Amino acid sequence: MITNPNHTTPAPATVPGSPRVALEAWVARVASLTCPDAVVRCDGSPDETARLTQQLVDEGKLIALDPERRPNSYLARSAPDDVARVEGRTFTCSRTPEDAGPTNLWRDPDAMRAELDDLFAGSMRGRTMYVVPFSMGPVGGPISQLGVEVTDSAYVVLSMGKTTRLGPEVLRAIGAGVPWVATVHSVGMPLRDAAGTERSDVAWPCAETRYIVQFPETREVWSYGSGYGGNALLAKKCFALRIASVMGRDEGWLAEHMLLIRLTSPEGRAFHVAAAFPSACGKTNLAMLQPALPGWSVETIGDDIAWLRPGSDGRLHAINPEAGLFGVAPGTGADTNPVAVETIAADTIFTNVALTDDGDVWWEGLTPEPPAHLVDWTGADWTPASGTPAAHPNARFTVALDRCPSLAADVDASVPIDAVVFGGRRSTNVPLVAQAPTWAEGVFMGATVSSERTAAAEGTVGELRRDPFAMLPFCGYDMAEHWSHWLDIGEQLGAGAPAVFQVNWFRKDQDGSFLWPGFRENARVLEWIARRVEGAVPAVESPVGLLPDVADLDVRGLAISDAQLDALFAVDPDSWLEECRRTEEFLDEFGGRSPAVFTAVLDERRAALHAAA
Ligand code: GTP
Ligand code: SPV
Ligand code: MN
Repeated sequence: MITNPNHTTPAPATVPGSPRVALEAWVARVASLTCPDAVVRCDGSPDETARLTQQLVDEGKLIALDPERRPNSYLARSAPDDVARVEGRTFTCSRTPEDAGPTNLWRDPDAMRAELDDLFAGSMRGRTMYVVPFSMGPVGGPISQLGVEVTDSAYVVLSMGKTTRLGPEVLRAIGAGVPWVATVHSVGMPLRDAAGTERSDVAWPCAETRYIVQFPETREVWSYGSGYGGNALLAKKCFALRIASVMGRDEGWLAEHMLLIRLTSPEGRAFHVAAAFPSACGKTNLAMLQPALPGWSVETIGDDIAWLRPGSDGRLHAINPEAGLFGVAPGTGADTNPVAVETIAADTIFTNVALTDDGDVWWEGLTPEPPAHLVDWTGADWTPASGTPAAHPNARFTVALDRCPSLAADVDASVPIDAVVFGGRRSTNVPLVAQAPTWAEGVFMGATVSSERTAAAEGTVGELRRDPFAMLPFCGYDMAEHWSHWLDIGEQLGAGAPAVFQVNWFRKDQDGSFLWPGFRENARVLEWIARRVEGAVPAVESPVGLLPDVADLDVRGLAISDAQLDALFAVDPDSWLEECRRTEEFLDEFGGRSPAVFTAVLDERRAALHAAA
């Protein structure tokens, strides 16, 4: 075993000295633990970006795409087993297991630090350690936070440059004493061992053992062994959700897995919507929606994460803490999401998509017909007869948000939320849209979301699982406490609280076809939501929430039959009673910490379902 006198670095807050000295001391201690050959400080400048990009191309870690077809864009191919988040290797190391709750993997923080010491000791030998100070939200903004990621991956530095705010102003803010979250990432593949034996690098370095570790109390993240986005871009899920959700609990705000949009009606009224859908369930698509309804428009604010804070005006204000997109490529095409297609026309890093013979990219759904020949995401020759997907189902694009043509001009400002929407992938039961009659029922809706698994994390695709608030993999503390926190925030907001809705674009008919066309047609559902917010349309009571009067849902021009519409809103008492039974089982997992009001909501639901049966 390697014994290192520099025990895993303490939380930066405990390092004495001025803020800049404390940062330097922390960096020095990470370096003395991980033993990189060089330490490079990054600020995201165009020169630095160009230099790192060229270096990655020279090392064979990025493939430059044809500059005519896809200017300033690159393809990365990951190791075949490093393609998604690893929930089974993601640990919450709060002092007590109770604080992590039953949905997180808990490890004792001291025991974990000892394990990390061994893993990170010398883990950067032969590599460069990059120090990346970043801001989530505009530097100095009222809802913003700072962080520093130390990483031995230049791919991570480039990706962070697109998805967060890097720059000298971050260091200035740190110097001025603004607190920051410390995050450390290593691909876990040193190029030299302690004895000096060298090994050659590979196109996508990673390790067999992976650890994605959150220390909520000391606001730290340590990630080892993976280069994949959610595991390695530590500003994103690790900080902006897992750590930030704990900060939000402690400080009275919310960090959520939500897109943010501004919807404007033909009369010019703006509605701000925050919507939580599980991974790969349509956030990026809804965030870039081009409404099929004349006169309506959508501006993109965020596609994955929202930080929400009650304002002095009694409303819930939100920002997108990110500055870029790390979006799902498959299924993104000119017919489903033309705004995304335009966004990624240049200046984009693609990971695990297929390469065309003329130096461009392709994935399932980009065009109706695949090219006759491709190099697939594994680097192998591919033809339509291959029988395998050319792009990995969780292939992604990384691009700065300022390339998005529908981006809101005032994206740096916070917006007051009018509607909160929860959704999931459900082929049965859950109606196209329903409104929660009260805030408590809305929180219950969010808490009881279940969804069919997607390729965004390891596991069996299609399997139904609970994903409360779409935060199952991302809540840094006990999920039941998260629900109580939402109830408290609602109480604080009172009449200023947003309306709450549930949507489901994925309900299927008996033949397994989607009942709802989805994508830009989802604007029809947003219209109903907006009309409900302004009190312009009535709703029909049902055991599972307030449903549209079908006459109020604009389906003009849609090839949808009355029978299909009925099926989209059908509430089958028997299957819903079974759903209630499973919900009760799920809530019981929280051992009495699930909010008491949920029992009342569930009882009411059951009574209404029995009455309807
Ligand atoms: P993460 O980035 O993993 O958090 O995912 P996301 O929620 O942003 O998912 P995204 O919008 O990228 O969608 C993922 C998949 O869902 C894509 O393959 C889309 O084509 C598909 N999808 C999105 N919206 C719809 C819809 O309205 N209907 C149907 N049927 N599929 C959709
Ligand atoms: C998700 O899985 O929800 C994503 C991609 O948005 S990742 O950043 O990898 O978590
Ligand atoms: Mn996500």
